[in-house]
Amino acid sequence: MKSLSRIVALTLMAASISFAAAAHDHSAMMKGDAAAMSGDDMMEPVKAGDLTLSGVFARATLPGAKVGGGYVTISNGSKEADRLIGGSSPAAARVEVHEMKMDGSVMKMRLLKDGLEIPAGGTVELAPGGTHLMLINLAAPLKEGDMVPLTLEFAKAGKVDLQLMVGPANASDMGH
Ligand SMILES: [Cu+2]
Repeated sequence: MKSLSRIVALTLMAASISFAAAAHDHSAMMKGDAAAMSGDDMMEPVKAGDLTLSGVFARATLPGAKVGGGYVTISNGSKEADRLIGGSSPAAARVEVHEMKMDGSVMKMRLLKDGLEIPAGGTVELAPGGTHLMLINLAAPLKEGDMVPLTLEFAKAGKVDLQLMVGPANASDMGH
């Protein structure tokens, strides 16, 4: 699995430029998003009950950065909604679910205290410029090519173990 991940990682680096073309239209803050990855083909999707998690990645952080962003696409094959209520990682003191909201003309991020609903039969994408996982008080910078263990917790599906693949940093990455 480890060597497979490496191969996938290398392939992804080569493919990240073309992914960027399909990336979302981000706010001005997120410009220079050539390093963004859109999530497909990064690792085998992980199934947990009725949920399928795919496209799990983080961005490399600059030296001294205390926070990092994590991204994942979650599909719910159930007839009932589930809810992402939190997460944890040995790489950070806490993992929070954040959303982006316009405050006047400024995009700000905000903790989703009640978690994030994954609608019945729906797919929710946590992506740069939008809802994301925030790794807070990083133990060490996230380095491109690293795999970072991450556990997400859902109200119904319970705990799901993932590996965040660390992709390139973005010079205009978000900060708190
Ligand atoms: Cu955040």
